[in-house]
Amino acid sequence: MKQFQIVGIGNALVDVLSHCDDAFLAENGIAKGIMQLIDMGRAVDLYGRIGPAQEISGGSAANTIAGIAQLGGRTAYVGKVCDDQLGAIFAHDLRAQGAVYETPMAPKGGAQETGRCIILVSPDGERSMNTCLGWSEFLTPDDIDEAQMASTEWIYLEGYRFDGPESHAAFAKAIAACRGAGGRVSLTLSDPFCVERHRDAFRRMIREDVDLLFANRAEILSMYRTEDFGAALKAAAAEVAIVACTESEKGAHILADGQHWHVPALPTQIVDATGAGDLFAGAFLWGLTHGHGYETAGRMGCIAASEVISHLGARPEADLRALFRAQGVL
Ligand code: GMP
Repeated sequence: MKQFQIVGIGNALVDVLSHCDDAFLAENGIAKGIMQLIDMGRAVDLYGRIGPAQEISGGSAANTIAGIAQLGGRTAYVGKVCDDQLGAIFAHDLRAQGAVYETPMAPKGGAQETGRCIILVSPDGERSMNTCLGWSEFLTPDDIDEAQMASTEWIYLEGYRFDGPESHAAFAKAIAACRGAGGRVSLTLSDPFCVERHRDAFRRMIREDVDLLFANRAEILSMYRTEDFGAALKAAAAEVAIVACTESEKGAHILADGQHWHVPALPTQIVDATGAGDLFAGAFLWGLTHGHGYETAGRMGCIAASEVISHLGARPEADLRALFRAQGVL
């Protein structure tokens, strides 16, 4: 038995969550529903304009790993923070949830701080993200522990982490160590504009190394440069053993073993869409690594996603296993 079931690698961020109306987004040049990268100057300026905010640990893959840990999975996370107040909050929340988190903190006092993501939640629950990567951008191959990567059944790679000078080398090291020990590789495309920035690198990785691809509708359409969703799903399934593609209120599609399952979303009063895809991925991976079939894992993904969008913040608050039992999938 391997020490870990899933090890995730991504941008370690603390979310700064605030509500605003769509006029505020327009006035401040913020594109609704996507992730934009900003520098520290813009982060300080924007923070001065938003209303009262709440700081909650985030980071896409970290949210996924937090979900897996809450479910009782054996899991670890790799991502870089600074030895500052936000860094301490991030590390505490992940470890307190039961995940192993050992990435060395960067020293305080340099030009960078712990990364943060100013998330503006619109009245309809959609989230618009403004990310200042801070230290998370500077994850290097030295931060990847090959022994840890060899000790996991799956690695989970965050597409957002393709932004950054040494991130591709860090991913390559993690993939080689994981696969060399018989482990499998999952990747999330993260964001349609992230796909635009890194399409060729994503495509190479998908073809050569990825066993399980997570995406949402917009991301997979961008990846395969088509407006035809069915065609994009087929194209992905021709390259990857397992495709898990979410479609907001329409649920999710799982393609594997030549089959295609459609799993419905749960009817949910959406408060804050942040983390829906992250928790879908976490519950799906937890399901697969605990012997459940693809369709059941997909249903678990949708249940976990519906929990996280029912409140502010991208980490689960309710007991996910209890929700699975209540929905008859556990
Ligand atoms: O986006 C990932 C997952 O979150 C989807 O597969 C759904 O399970 C869930 N989800 C996302 N957006 C919505 C929404 O607007 N309504 C509902 N009911 N579920 C959603």
